[in-house]
Amino acid sequence: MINIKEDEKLNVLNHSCAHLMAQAVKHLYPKALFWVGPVIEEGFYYDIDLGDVTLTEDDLPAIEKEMKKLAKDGKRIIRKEISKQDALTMFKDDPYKIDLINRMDEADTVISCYTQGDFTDLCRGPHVETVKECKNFKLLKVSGAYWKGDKNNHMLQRIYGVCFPTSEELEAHLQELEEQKLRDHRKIGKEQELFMNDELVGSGMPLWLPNGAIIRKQLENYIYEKEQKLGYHHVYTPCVGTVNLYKTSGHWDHYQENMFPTMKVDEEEFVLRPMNCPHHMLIYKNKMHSYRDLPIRIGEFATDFRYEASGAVKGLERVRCMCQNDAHIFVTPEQIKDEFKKVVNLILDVYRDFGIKEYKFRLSLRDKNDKEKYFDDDKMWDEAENKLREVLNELDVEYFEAIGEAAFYGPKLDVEVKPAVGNNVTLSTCQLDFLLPRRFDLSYIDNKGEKQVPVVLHRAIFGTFDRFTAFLIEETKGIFPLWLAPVQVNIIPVNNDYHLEYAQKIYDLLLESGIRLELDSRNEKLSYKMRESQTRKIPYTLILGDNELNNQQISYRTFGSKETTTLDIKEFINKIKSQIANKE
Ligand code: TSB
Ligand code: ZN
Repeated sequence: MINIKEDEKLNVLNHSCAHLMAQAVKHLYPKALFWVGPVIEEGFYYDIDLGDVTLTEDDLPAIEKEMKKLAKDGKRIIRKEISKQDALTMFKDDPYKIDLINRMDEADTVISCYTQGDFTDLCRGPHVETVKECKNFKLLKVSGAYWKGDKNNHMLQRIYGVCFPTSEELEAHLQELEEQKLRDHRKIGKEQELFMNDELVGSGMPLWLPNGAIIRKQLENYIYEKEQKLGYHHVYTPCVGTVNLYKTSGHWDHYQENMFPTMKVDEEEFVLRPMNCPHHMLIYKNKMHSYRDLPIRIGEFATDFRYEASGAVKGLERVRCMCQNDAHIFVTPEQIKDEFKKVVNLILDVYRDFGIKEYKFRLSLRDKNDKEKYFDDDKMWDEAENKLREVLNELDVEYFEAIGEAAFYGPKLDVEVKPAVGNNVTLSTCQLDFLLPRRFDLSYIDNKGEKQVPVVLHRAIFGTFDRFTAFLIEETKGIFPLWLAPVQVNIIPVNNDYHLEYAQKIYDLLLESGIRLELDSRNEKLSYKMRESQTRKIPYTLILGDNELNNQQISYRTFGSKETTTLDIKEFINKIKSQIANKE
């Protein structure tokens, strides 16, 4: 999908189209006031104050109609430079523009405005020459947006759109957007009964249905087996902790806005945990350790609760109750690099297994000015950040750096992916932490018999099972590989009167072999049942009729194929079992 913001020509065109939209909105809603209208990856938006009016998608066609009219009329877009003082006078009745002008540097003595017909907007530009060029556009959606992104401020209306030089390009783009929507994990999740939500449970608290639970269980087994072989030890710990636990760790001071509020039980105050590190620190501390014991790798499939804004919550991708594929690895300073490389290699290995090719490594660093989020120890931070850079360079993996994305306790290497709909998200993460081991007073005895503080790597390969499953649904478009498919085989007797008994026998044999399957004995037409088996994306559909019964064989079709293959039942069982074992 094209990144409009990064394409210079499209960037300008979309920005001009945002102005065109604002002009149309002003014609239809004369009291409208405009905040900012930037170009984004997906096109453009404009944040608009419409007083008491709340727009819905139904209002967009009228705005589009007015835009078309204005584009046809084809006014020139004229730039004019004015002084800050003139700008303040010109926009004196518009508090939003005054706010913007006042925020401009004193050095910005010249301010530019752009005028098209009866509409003038404060803007740096550049723009296209006439509004005629903006005729191939589409308004995509409307949503509420807090002024300046601050939830304490009032709500503005944000209208999104996109514009292309030709109608063909626009059509192709809209088609691609439609296809993306079909991949949306929320849509497939509903169709295939993978998960559900109910407001009685709460927003961002999905319920995993049996089909989704099968996929999750397979993912758990898969990563557990890998971690076993790499020397991880799994534990179980409670999903609450006392406030004091999180005061000790620093979450209370640096992470509270992401946490659920406290609850009082007897005289103690508890919180639902947002992370599992503190629990694992205590497990480490339960025993004395020698340098010979390290690295110690403590893993857990651990449930966490985080406050996410209700507008940000999304299917399984962004939830308030999640399960991390978490581990904390305790190492000596000398072991940091080696262990970090092992984690990165595990990430790469898993991505290979799942055929994930489109991802980016992001080195998430602290924002030196944000003293509230990040503990104030420049030496410790610099050391941690440089260590990560060294590892990445030695591994020769491509990455980009992002300031202000680090955890409060240390820098991270995150893996970013693009969902079908919406902004990029982080899947895997590996984080370096010199802080928490100190706060929990952890130690090991080094080879000279002296007490030392270990370093901790926090890592989650899948990230959370929730987000990874969301991503997997979109990657596969709901066509899961055999080993993950909730139903692997669907058996259809050609005629219930003659073939049901044989079908039941095959069903029992496969069930005994550990295959997940169904027997469709409904009194429906064969063609209907076969079509349904395809729409449900079941990997193998067995069709059992006279030939199969007489020869004690089975015939199958694989998903998406019209070809029928006939095999002896033993042969089929071996084939399917080996495919599952090899995760083909
Ligand atoms: C890796 N303490 C570390 C842990 O040891 C930690 O919690 N890191 S985290 O904050 O980055 O979270 C781990 C992963 O959880 C992220 O990489 C991301 O993939 C996933 N995640 C974070 N927030 C959500 C959410 N709201 N919904 C679903 N998954 C999430
Ligand atoms: Zn952690």
